[in-house]
Amino acid sequence: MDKILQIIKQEKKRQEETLMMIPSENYSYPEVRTAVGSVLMHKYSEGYPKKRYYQGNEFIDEIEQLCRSRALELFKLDSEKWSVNVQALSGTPANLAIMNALLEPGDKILSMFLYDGGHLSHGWSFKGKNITLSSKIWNINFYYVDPATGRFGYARIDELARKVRPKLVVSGGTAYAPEIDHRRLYAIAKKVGAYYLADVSHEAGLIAGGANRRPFEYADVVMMTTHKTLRGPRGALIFSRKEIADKIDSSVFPGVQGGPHNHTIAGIAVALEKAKSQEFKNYAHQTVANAKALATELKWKGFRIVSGSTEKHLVLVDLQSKKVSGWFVGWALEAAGIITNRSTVPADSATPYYPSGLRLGTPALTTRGMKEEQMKTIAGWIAKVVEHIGARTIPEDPEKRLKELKAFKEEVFKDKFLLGINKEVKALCNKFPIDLG
Ligand code: DSN
Repeated sequence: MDKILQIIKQEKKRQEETLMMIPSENYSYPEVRTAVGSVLMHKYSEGYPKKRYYQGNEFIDEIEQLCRSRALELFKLDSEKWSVNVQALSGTPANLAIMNALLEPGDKILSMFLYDGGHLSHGWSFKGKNITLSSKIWNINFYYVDPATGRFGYARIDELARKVRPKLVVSGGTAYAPEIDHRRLYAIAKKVGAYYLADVSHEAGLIAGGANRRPFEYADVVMMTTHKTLRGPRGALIFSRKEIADKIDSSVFPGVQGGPHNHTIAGIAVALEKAKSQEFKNYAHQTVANAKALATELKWKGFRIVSGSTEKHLVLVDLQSKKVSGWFVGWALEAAGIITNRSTVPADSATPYYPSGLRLGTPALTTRGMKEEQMKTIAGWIAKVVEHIGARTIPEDPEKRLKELKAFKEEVFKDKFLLGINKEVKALCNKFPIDLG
């Protein structure tokens, strides 16, 4: 067997036997994996249905059209007013294509600050250096949460927008647990003549299932990735109002991308059909209920939850009061079989690689069928792990840091206490099996 196939088997076992708690991850359906691993990957189809630059696209056209109509149907959008592009390879290229469609180089964007839950693709500069392509092309300005509440004050964003006068206002991100008020942001954007882009990559499945508010009534463009709460393959959908749809399409292809990944588009179409079911609606509501239960239990156990709680699928834990970096907690939890991701928190004095927070999510646990009772058990394990490793800071001196962190990583995977929890985690996973083929 090819070494790669052996590694895939190991990865499958890892996914089966650990708790997938990164909020942007999920298990897709077997039928999605069949579509993504199909012969569709052999086909080139630059262009759009009925307007391709290659021959032999009869079935590819049918799949792309079906994917588009399923997307509009799922989100109850009138095809006379809305269009959807299903070709973007993922969230970052989708956002780039949207910005490229609506803006001229140098135009101003107003987006959510990364440490406050925003996303790299909405623009990011660090220590005076423009890191992302969006920051190199456009003039990025940020809005921030109120540090006392961890929530956005929309009056302040309004004031900022009037000062900056952006051409595009962007919302959405990776670590903001309250729901976003799209109505307010749309009004703020319109007052200064800007477009409003709602990036609902994280909440897509929650919106589809009716567990989070819809952005469509209040946005010019809605972008979502398809592999998070929506449970499809990695990909993205760009919904736009009809007036700007041609600009978006020509910005995706040929503006930013070449041939679409037809196997992915087919996988997305499968997931969209599944998301129309009552079962999926229940899933979306249970995902939020689980996140709320997790946040409540962690609070009981003495953790500070950023924004106070959650209204979505994710919980952001501020570890500053525990005097331990998210880096240590992330590795210790991994040794215990709990896979999370460290994250910055608002007004973090630490760096994104060694941040002060921990980001937890319930989409994949809910796919396994877990409920509030299991969230309580898991919160208990997290608290025990944090207590077990105790207060720890990242050494300033690079040499000392390298040595200490390397030693810590080796120690945790031999630590009897953590391995004991790992055993309990495996038992829980066995009680809630997941079909990975
Ligand atoms: N990197 C994804 C996340 O983890 O939220 C978003 O692109």
